[in-house]
Amino acid sequence: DHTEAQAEFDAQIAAEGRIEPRDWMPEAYRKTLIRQIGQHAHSEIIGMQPEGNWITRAPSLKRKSILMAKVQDEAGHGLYLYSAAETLGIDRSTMTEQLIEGTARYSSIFNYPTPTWADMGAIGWLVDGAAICNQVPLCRASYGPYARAMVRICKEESFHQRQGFEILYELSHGTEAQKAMAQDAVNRWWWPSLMMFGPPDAESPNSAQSMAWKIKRFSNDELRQRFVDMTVPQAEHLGLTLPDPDLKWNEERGHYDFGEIDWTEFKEVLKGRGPCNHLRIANRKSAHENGAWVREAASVYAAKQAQRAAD
Ligand code: FAQ
Repeated sequence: DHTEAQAEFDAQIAAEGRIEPRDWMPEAYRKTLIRQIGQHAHSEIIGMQPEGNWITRAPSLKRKSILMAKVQDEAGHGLYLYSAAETLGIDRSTMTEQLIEGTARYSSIFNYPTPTWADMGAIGWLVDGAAICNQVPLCRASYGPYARAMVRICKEESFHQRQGFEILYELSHGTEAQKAMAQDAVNRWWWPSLMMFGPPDAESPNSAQSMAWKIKRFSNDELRQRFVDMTVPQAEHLGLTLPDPDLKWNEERGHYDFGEIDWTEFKEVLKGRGPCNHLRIANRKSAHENGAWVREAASVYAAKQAQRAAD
């Protein structure tokens, strides 16, 4: 009976238990998870493009193999996440359709261009750094398949973040031109990285319910602050600056204060009017169309195997 099932669900959440695919769950909980996990999966897949742009032009064989491995990890993350979403009753092909039709969201961050090699450093250091801050608490999300996928993803993201830091460290201790290239990349990625955490708490329509359901454990602003506090000392260690004149330690709060984020830019990117939105979707669409023969071959092969097993 419905109310009994709801009471059981509420008790699981209250006791820090895990909700599993076969458990009863409120429809709105299911819908929110499909939205968030789907968006997260799409972000990983679209997120392969800005870095994929540099695989053929990496400055050495070593850098190239590291970058290829990182981009492959992102494909893997996308696949675990699509699988986690599928346990909620949606299939991957539907989610892919929504992405290439432009009706599904993916992270705003992947709509910015990567004109220089230093962007590979800035993405690893800042974008993966922000991803870790946001995702470590998701390892404790109430939905089992999502939380478990996050454990492995976070381990890989930590490694990605270190490799980005190391690219920037090398550049900032190189020639004047290399240091300037590193600084320019950091200047361009800093503010978009802060936008990854989502709108301010007062304008975040999903936060209160997602926190009550223990999908989210901290608010958008809390995680953004955590990221700023973690990153400022790392920038000092790199010998690079962050492009915010208002950034300073606040003794009373025990946190860094920082300047106003340009929310107009964020909203524009979400509406599809960021610098690379069209390119990202067009590339994803053509990759999907060019892969049609692989999907077809795989399903014919699977059907043949099943037939043989039945014979
Ligand atoms: N971009 O009410 P809220 C990665 C949307 S890391 C685009 O606050 P919520 C790793 C939001 O969906 C990046 N849309 O929403 C990597 C909602 O849409 P609605 C991916 C955004 O869900 C690194 C509306 O605005 N990480 O890929 C953004 O409670 C390097 C209202 O917002 C995740 O997805 C945004 N930045 O909180 C890969 C983490 N922010 O309702 C390659 C999991 C908000 O209109 C290279 N997701 N929106 O459909 C989350 O933690 C949450 O979904 C938030 C948003 C925190 C992103």
